Amino acid sequence: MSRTLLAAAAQLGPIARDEPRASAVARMVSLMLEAHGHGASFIVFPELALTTFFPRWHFDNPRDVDVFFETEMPNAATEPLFEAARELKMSLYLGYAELDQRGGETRHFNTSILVDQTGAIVGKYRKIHLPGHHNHEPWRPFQHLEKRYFDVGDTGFEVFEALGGKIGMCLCNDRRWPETYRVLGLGGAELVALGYNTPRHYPPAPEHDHLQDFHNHLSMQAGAYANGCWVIASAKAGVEEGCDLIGGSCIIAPTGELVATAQGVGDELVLAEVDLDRCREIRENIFNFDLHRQPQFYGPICRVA
Ligand code: ING
Repeated sequence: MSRTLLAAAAQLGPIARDEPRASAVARMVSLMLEAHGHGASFIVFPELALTTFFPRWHFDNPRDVDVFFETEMPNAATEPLFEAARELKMSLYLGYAELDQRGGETRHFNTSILVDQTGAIVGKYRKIHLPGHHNHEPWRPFQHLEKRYFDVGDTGFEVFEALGGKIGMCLCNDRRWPETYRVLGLGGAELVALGYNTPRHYPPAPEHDHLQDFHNHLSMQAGAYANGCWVIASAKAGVEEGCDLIGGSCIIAPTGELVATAQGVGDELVLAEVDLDRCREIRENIFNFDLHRQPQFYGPICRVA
């Protein structure tokens, strides 16, 4: 039986700092309804899709950002997404800021979840590659304080049984690191879902600003090809609180080909038919890990620098 599904990358335009979660959720439910009209059964939303990208600001007391975090999931504000998943029989990937208080300690994660067509959370990932810096750097036109506000994720790169296949997740900066895809690939991932918030201007190297769109797709196309997996990537895009975020949401085949890309920088669906069996074209041939990998030489990759 063919394991083909119609998938959607649901790009979001800017979310204002004072935009209520209910507003962002309503926009996402609207995209789910539109995707359902096309026959989609899986939709991928961006990283931190419930609020504005708050790491762009410095808060003296790091705990002043807790207002941007969710203490439980689902919750009243996000329940409409879970209801839509059930009613439309549509699985979803959602990025959000997670405040975890179990075990007596409080931890903060940049998190994504995989929700199935019954509205159950069947997978969770906590961002491992946190970019940016810890302290206020006034020389920057805007901050990138993910290292200040988030703990390094503790889930590892897991693969989940869903959508009739093996699904992996990552978040934003993770997509630039080949290790992300290889660990997921070794876990058998046939599809990697990810969301991102990527400013066009990169203060430490402004000479690369014009390369942001190229680097965005380069990283993901390489990861898809070298591991024979589909990549579905969804941006928070547009000028959000004065910060220009790239779009480029896309669906990438295991061959590394861009099969669909966003055209604008607002709320936009990117749709494509995803045949999970196509992973075999790569995984049984050019990147047949069992036949061709030589891990006895790869030790330095895991060496702590
Ligand atoms: N954002 C950016 C990303 O990795 C960044 C950080 C921007 C890195 C521009 C390099 C260049 O896409 C997040 N949220 O990781």
